[in-house]
Amino acid sequence: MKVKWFACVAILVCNPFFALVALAAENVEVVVNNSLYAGGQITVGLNQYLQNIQSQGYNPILTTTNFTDASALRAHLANRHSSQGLAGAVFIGDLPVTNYEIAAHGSWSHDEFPCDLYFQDINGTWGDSDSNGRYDSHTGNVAPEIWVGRLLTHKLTGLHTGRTEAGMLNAYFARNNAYRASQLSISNNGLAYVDDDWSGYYASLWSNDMRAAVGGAVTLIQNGAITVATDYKNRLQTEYEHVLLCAHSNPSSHHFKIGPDWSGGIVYNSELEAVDPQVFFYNLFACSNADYTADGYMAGEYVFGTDMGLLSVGSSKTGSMLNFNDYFGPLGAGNIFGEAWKNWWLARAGGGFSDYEKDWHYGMTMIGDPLLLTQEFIPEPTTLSLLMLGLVFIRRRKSRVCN
Ligand SMILES: [Ca+2]
Ligand SMILES: [Ca+2]
Ligand SMILES: [Ca+2]
Repeated sequence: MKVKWFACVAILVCNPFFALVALAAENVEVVVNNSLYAGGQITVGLNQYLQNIQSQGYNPILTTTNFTDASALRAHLANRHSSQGLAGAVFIGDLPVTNYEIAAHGSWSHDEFPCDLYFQDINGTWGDSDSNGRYDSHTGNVAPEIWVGRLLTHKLTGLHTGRTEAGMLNAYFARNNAYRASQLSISNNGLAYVDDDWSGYYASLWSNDMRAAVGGAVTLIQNGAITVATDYKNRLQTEYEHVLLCAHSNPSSHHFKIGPDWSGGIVYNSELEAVDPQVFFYNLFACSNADYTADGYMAGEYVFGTDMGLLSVGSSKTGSMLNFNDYFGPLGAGNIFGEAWKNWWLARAGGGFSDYEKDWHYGMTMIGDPLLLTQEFIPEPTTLSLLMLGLVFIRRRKSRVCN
């Protein structure tokens, strides 16, 4: 399946017209919190979302089981994967969380954090040596078999007076539907906003990696008194398909430096709605910003608390993504975000995860719909009917140089 997809894209890269490839529909598990589903308040939006997944050429499987814990949910995914095949899962609402812990070592403090890799690696061995309810070892086949993304809004309602978990999800479903129908579009440029500690070499490297996914231009802003809170907020009001933010952070705020001083100001989660970012996708090199167990978690606020947000990736712990090319590259080749995400994980998992990789990456989390494509690859409406028949018919909206 994946080979065919890449083959299709490879044809397209060198062919300005189109390709036609027959594909079998892959399963996507859409897991919805039992109470949230039973309440009926997201029924319309959820059904539209399931319809859109099907139109995209996947087979959505709705699951509303009241899972007792994370291991039950993981076992369910593992069973689906082994019995019927499974590309990935979308977790909607308040669903089980698994925590992983890493003891203090070197410059790293003791860390306990939600670990969604647990649900992506469904045949590895997760151990809890001291039986304290937090996994502390991961062995065997540690590579992920599937991708997972979360649509989680119940931790965000405190930032939005009068809004509910269901209401915020419904707004997201409506925005998601409009985006998929090309009724919501913005400039396809990118912004790499890199604060002082990663300016220079890393800023150049990472912004270049980002160019693979961005059809337009990537603007790199870095260093000193240029990268400060007020400037970041102002720039979010310019249309960018992708933003890569590199800034010291916690679950609820970003803290900007000027040289060695913490004098660049703070951007709080509570400000984002008023800032009104004109941005679809975020890569948050911003420690703990995706800790979805924290009230007002900012990676979620970008996606569900603004009028344009569609997806963010970030970490639930100290650390972030590195090797951004393994993520942005597949996006730029027309893969869905979930497949780009899984590709990045597989590249890290090669040879097993080193302590360095665990420190940096074990908190990596996808917030939003993993089935989305970048604007460049949204199929034409006529294509959707072919996708429903198991045929992929992709036309790139614009050609790129093939060399
Ligand atoms: Ca433990
Ligand atoms: Ca595995
Ligand atoms: Ca700065």
